[in-house]
Formats: sequence, C-alpha cells, structure tokens
Amino acid sequence: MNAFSDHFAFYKNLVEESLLRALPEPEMNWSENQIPRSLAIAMRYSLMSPGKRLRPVLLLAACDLMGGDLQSGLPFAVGLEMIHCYSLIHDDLPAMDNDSLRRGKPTNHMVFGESTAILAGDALLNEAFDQMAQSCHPNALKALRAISMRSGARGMIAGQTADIFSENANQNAPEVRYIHEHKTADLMIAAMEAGFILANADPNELAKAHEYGLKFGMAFQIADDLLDRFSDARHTGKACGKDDKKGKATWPSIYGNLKAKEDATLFIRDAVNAISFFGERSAFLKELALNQLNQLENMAVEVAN
Ligand code: GRG
Repeated sequence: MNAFSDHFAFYKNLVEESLLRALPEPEMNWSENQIPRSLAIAMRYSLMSPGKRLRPVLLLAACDLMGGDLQSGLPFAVGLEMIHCYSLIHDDLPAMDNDSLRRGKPTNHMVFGESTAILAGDALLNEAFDQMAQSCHPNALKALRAISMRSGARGMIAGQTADIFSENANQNAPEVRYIHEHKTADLMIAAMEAGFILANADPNELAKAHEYGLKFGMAFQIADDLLDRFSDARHTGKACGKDDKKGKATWPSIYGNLKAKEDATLFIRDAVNAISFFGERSAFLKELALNQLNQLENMAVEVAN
C-alpha cells in the first residue's frame, strides 16, 4: 500500500458503506412501501459486486480538492454509481451486448432472467435520483442537473445509441470520438462537475474539471478498447475480444493499436495538465490519471492492426 492507494481505498470505503445504506432491504411481505424480494436482491447483486467505483471516487476527490464537504458529496457519489451500474446491467442484456460475465460474476440477466434485470436497472436509475434529491445542499439541483444531462439522451445514452449503430457499419473518426466522449467520458465529466459544483467552484475552475473528466474518460475508453483486444476475462472480469467480432467502432479499429496507445497517452497528459492548475491539491487526481498511463505502458500492444 502507498499513500495513493490508501487515499483511493478511503474514498471507495465511504462509497461502499453509503451504497449499502442506500439499498433497499429484501423484504418478504407485500405491505405498502416494500420492495419485492426478487427486485431488491437483483439490485444488490449488481450494485455490490466488485466494481472499481471510479466515478464516485472521482466525484469525492473532486469535491475534496476544492475544499468541499465529503458528506454532502456522498448522495451524488451513490447516485452516479447507481446510474453506472444500471447502464452495465442494461448493456449486458441480449438486446445490447449480450454478455454473460461482468465484474467477474455472471451478468444480472443470467442469474435473475431478463425481465428482472431490466427492472433492476430501471430501479437503480430511479433510486439514483431519489438519493440525490434527498440532498439539502444549496447547489444540489445544479449538481443533479450535471449528472442527469451527462447520463441521459444528450450524454451516455446518446453514446450507447451511436455505439450500437456503429456495429458492422461504415465507421469514421468523428463517430468513434462521439461514442467515446458520450458513452464513457460523460460520466467522468459528470463526476468532476458535480464534485466541483458542490464545492462552489467558479466557471474557470469548472472548465478545468470538465477538461480533466473528458480527457481522463477518453483515455479510459481507449484503454478499454485495447484491453478488449489484448487482455482476457481473468484480468478484466468480463468477456474480451468481442468488439472486433461485433464490428464495433473503437479507437484501435479506426487508428490502429499503436496510435490508439499514443493517443490515450496524450489524453492522459492533457488531463494531468488541466488538473495541475490546482497545484498541490491536485496530487490525488494527477496520480489517478498517471496510474492509467502506467497501465497503458505495461500493456503489450501489437503493432499489427
Ligand atoms: C445501456 C444506457 C446504457 C448505457 C451503457 C456503460 C455502458 C453504456 C456500456 C458498457 C460497456 C462499455 C465498454 C462502456 C464504456 C464504459 C466502461 C469501460 C464501463 C466499464 O466501467 P468500469 O471499468 O467498470 O469502471 P466497473 O465494473 O469497475 O465499475
């Protein structure tokens, strides 16, 4: 363990304790206000399976950097992780990516069936907004809007739609950038913006947060594309080698593996430059981005496309 991993673990523990508190108990009765046991169990199964918790950690770290109160960031960190988790459950469904492994475990629909998986995803999405709506923070509505815009039809769902329609279609560079920006980077941007908004950041500071989230998210998705080509389920906890089989638009499919790795490195450098504006206070977020760079550098990427 080092100072960075201790710091990461500190934020992650705060998130996981809050997720557990926010989840409905699997009740047996059909009395008012109780949730069907099968739904509560399916929600808990995916939400509490071992994810990295990257987005809520980003949100708390962003709030911390600006001197905000971590407790006031927690409902939004929980909400964002619930939104991310619903998107994974739905993405794994047969109608979308049809995956059977996620976070090292069978996907939600493999265990509970498709209808419960759809409902568990829907329920997590709505619970997310309920959690955030309980905040009494004066900037709560602004933070909530940053998250709703970036996760909705103008954000992650737009990216997912473009991703699905890219399969076996003519693909081009602007399209793959659009997909990466919206499917993946938007939730990272939302995390940074919400954390900064809750800490009363000014527009110039918010612009730096946006730039960090965008560039970190782009690099993260390119690394994910490369992992799909060069890693395996033992390492990633999900099936690999699927993007090319499905004819998906990815950074390596458009630019080749080596350029993809180089571009991801440049995105990380941009993210680090943006956050360095905050001097010493940016140490954690800088190291988080540089960790991504280390992973890329250690990745055995082949020259051939
Ligand atoms: C179904 C509306 C809808 C959206 C789906 C999240 C998503 C959008 C698709 C999942 C597939 C994918 C490759 C998404 C890009 C983002 C990404 C790499 C998600 C996985 O995030 P991690 O690695 O996962 O942070 P954990 O499990 O650690 O939380």
